[in-house]
Amino acid sequence: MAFELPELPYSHDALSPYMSAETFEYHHDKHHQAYVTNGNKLLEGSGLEEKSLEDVVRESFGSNAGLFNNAAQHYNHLHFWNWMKPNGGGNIPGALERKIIEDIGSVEKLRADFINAGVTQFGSGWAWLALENGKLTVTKTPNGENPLVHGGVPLLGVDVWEHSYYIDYRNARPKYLEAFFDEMVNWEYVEQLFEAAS
Ligand code: MN3
Repeated sequence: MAFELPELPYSHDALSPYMSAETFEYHHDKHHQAYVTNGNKLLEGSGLEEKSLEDVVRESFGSNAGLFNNAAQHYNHLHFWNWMKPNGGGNIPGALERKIIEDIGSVEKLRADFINAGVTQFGSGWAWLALENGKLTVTKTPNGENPLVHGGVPLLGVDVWEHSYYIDYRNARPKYLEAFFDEMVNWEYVEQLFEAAS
């Protein structure tokens, strides 16, 4: 089915000062729009027109690079806007927190691993918390790639393309990642995805 740019679930300035209105004007209104526009052009005639977005991502991986890049980035950004909220960060809902402690050790360890994954992703890409074979795992991927194409379900992802942080943090990617985890994460949305995947 054709891709569509969603409205942001909050106003463009709702995450300021951690993520500015100017960043959203470029990142959501222009970059995400471009993935939608280009993805729709490449979807036509691909044979995947009737598939769900998740299946387009999985099935174009490794076989149709242009479509994959745009469809995967559309998927990633659809969730990315919801992985953040005003006054985010903080307490993690109970069942998810217990699972984090069981599989990763502690919330502090998750924070350190997640930030480290983002810092060490060389060039553009994403850092992830994913559910893979029933277990939580922290990973990183280049460009538009995501855990869906590696047999996992993305539960939380952070965009480390420069367009996501350069206006607000310049080259300080670690500061952006700390602010993301501490001030912006919408843990209720992560919990929803965790429940759906469990
Ligand atoms: Mn982006």
